Amino acid sequence: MTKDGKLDRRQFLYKSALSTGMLLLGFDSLHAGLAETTFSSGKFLGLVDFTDEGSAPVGVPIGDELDGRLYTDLTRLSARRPVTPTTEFFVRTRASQLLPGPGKWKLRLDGLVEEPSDVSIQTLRSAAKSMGLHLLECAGNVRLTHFGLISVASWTGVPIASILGLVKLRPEAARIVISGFDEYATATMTSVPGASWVFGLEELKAAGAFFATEMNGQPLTPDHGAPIRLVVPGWYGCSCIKWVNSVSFVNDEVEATSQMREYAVRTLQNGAPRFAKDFEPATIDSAAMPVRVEKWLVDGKLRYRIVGILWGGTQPVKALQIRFSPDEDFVPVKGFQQTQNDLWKIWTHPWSPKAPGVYSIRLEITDPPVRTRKLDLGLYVRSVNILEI
Ligand SMILES: Nc1nc2c(c(=O)[nH]1)N[C@H]1C(S)=C(S)[C@@H](COP(=O)(O)O)O[C@H]1N2
Ligand SMILES: [Mo]
Repeated sequence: MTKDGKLDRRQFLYKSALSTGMLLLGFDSLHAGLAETTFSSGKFLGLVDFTDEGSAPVGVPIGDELDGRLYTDLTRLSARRPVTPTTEFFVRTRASQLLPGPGKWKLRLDGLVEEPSDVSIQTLRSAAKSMGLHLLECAGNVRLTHFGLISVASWTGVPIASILGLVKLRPEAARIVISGFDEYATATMTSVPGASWVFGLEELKAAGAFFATEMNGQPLTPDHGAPIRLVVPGWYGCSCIKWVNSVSFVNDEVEATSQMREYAVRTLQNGAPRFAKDFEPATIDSAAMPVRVEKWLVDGKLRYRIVGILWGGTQPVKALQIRFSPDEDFVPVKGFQQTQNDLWKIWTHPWSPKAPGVYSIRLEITDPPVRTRKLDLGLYVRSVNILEI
């Protein structure tokens, strides 16, 4: 117990685990790492589902090839478990049935270079080193699929700068087109096949981009881009090309690819520019949303607790506010503070709704005055139906 009579973190975890039997069920991680300030005692009764989010299953692969997806189950997040296990990491586009094996794989470097060159997977694997934890989010991460297109992994790979050093560029080389293997056995219902993205050489280096060979300490799985994929930290997943087989140097006048145009709206471009140079870096603005709503019995009263994440941007957020509509005004998220720009910062907020009903939960970042375009558009609002108070 601490001076002011609150249970300390360990006691809290122990107590809440005991009172709910969660340790036995292996669900202890559900509450681990969360601020103990919310409810120092009480009985966890369960989660309240978000409403109007469609019927897509989470945590399991569905469909094949271009229409294949895996939506991450965000209710399982906790500060003690910041990395998404590979089997739970979201998938947008599953591996092609026609994907060649790694043995024959070559990364082709060509275009505006003095001499084209092929790099083998063995060469890349032996140059690979730890690249740290990075978050990926699909620019098409929406409410209808439980916002399950966002995950964090620990990556191993080769910095883009080392690859650039393997060829001598011609003076006109200003941009780089990175493309992946995108031939599929089945016709697609939802996407344009053929993923490639054009980057400015400098913006790619500045972002710390790398070719990943491993995630979470294991070779990439086919669904995540084996044998190599691009990771551009801080950019939307649509630029993180999987199954990379070609790196081509081009001049400044190259047109945007079909993948860039498909994602122009979702990466908040100014229209759908014809030329690659008119695309803004597809970076993720600061954003926040709830990931689960917990129901508790505390001192004989029903209480709710919102658990959420804050991610994106490049600066720590000083002030995060939450609003429960239609009744309530924005209030500060209780005890929120961020000192560094974490991958995804987990926050909690106690809530006692005044009446049963449907509430939409919305977050707002008020300080620092950073760009929060998707948040401001209301794209991360989630709703719950509270049946009893
Ligand atoms: N070759 C190729 N790379 C691709 C895609 C694709 O369809 N083909 N999809 C992109 C999109 S839209 C996203 S969000 C990320 C998702 O990576 P993940 O499936 O490993 O999570 O891969 C990107 N890389
Ligand atoms: Mo995406």
